[in-house]
Amino acid sequence: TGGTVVSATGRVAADVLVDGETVVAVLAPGSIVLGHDLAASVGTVIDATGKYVIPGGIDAHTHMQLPFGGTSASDTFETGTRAAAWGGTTTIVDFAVQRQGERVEDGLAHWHELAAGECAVDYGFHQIIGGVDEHSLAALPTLIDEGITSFKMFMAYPGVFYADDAQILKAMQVSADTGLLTMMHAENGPVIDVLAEQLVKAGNTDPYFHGKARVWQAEEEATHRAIMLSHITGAPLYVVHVSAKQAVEQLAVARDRGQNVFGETCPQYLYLSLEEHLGARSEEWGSFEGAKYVCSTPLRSRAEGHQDHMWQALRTNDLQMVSTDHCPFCMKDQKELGRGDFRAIPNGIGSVEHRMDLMYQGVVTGEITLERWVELTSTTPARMFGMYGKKGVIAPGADADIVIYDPNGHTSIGYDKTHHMNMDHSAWEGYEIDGHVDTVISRGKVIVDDGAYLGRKGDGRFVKRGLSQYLI
Ligand code: DUC
Ligand code: ZN
Ligand code: ZN
Repeated sequence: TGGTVVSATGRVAADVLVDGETVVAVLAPGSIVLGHDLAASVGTVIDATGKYVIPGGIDAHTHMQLPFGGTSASDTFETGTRAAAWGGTTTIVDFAVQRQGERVEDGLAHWHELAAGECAVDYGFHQIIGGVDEHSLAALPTLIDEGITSFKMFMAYPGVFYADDAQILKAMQVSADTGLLTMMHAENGPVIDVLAEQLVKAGNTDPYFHGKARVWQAEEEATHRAIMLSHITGAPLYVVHVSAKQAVEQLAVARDRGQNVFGETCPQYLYLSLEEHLGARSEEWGSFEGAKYVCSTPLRSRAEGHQDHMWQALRTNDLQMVSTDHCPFCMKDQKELGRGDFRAIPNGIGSVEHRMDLMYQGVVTGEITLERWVELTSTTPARMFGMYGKKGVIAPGADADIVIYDPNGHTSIGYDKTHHMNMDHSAWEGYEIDGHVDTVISRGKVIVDDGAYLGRKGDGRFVKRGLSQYLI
């Protein structure tokens, strides 16, 4: 009661009535009157006076427990989804992995085993196709009945997940035929690998050179190529973790041509940079400090203006949403594998807990509007990945996934402050947010209340997604 309900399209003073797991009404203010004896008719009343009432965050790009570079992402489905809950995210879409030679069904079954009964919030899967061949191509359409309506390929990482143009073309033909959304890690991996090898041979082994090897041209080129393959086939295309302004330009051109081409960026590409972070030094880690920020695509040069351009693209809808690519690794025993050779640093940053806050700070600084914040972090993710109606909106019939956000609160991010991800450091140390996640409701159950976790492992259920609701 008493709050301001914010959607992608506007804000309104309203009370929200929830019955069980579902929103049943959005009512004129005062319809639910505080102080009356409502226990019999209404049950619990939560006072949201002076606060924003928003649909729970949807992080459509996470990697709990992802095997990478001889180790695995340090958050389990249990720890990672709990951290998500603390940060106001009530749904994640993670990636089931199919490796080369493995059956898609087996890869998917394994990921269901990892997540089932473990999650604090609802979760869905995209399917990574690590080996495009006649078997995996034949399996793709069967994913739709499983509630998995998007699959990802990699133009990077030769020898691991890599797909070449012929493979991508064939998979995109299936995507066009079925409506499955093609997701793409768009970086030219073979080119990057040569540049990286040459840097290491010349003695340039620090984390900083991860960013120097993964040049923006490799992102622009791969993004363009993916767009052209999508144009040939008619496949809808979603480019993950866009960080180069030149890649955004490619997306914008394709969208102006009327193509179903979309892109996400991540908080790290809005806030962090090659110079300040990949190039950082600390007393504890020396120049290896930058390993905390090794992710792909890499942090880009602020001097080149990529970060400002990402914010702009979020305003103009050249980029449609913000996910985290949450893929945490500890420094000790994990990132450390790449001391002396940046190529062996496992790629990834942990952010699932902080996305809602970091993006809200963009509202405070005037980069985006309050409504756009909701759209980028919840409503568009729901529509893009076929969950809208149940998720991404506060309206009758929707799951009661609701966050009460206090614009007068404050959040200090840091390892010894707000930190619940299973890591030994925070990539977001020292970030101050002029806002606070007060209450998090997942399908009608209060799971976080003023910093206290009230949920239980297994509260989160698998979300069977429909086809994308965002296509033109
Ligand atoms: N990029 C990352 O930073 N981590 C996991 C995989 C990826 O593409
Ligand atoms: Zn990727
Ligand atoms: Zn990823």
